[in-house]
Amino acid sequence: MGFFLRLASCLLLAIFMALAASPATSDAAKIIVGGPQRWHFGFNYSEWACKNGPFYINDTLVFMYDPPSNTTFPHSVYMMKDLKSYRTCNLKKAKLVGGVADGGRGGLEFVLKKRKKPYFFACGERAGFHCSQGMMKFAVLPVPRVCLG
Ligand SMILES: [Cu+2]
Repeated sequence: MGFFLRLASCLLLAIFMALAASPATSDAAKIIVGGPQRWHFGFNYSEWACKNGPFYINDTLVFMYDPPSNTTFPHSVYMMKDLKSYRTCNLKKAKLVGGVADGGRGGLEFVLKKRKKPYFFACGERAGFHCSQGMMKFAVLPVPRVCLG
């Protein structure tokens, strides 16, 4: 094999490997939480997540809910600290992801990153009542997108 041919095939291999190693951001999806139901009281979001998952690393979750008004109940998005606080809907150590006014227009976007433990999402309104009685909670452990030719 000539030197230039070898160099060319080497370059091609390098390009191929670089492409294969780069994160497939073009494959990343935007998922509206709850689908057409959006983010509201009384819909089973953990069942929705189980039926619509798995979700992949770099996918974006979009939480859509109306800002507070006379005709709608306010909602929010919190990240629970661990499985126990998720199970019990205890918001004491939860982290605010989106406030009551953040779900309007295009919605509140959250990019799923690589993680060792699941994300535990919940609505934080009425001191956990929306979480416990309104079923506004679900867990997600994003998985890698593996697409090999
Ligand atoms: Cu709520």
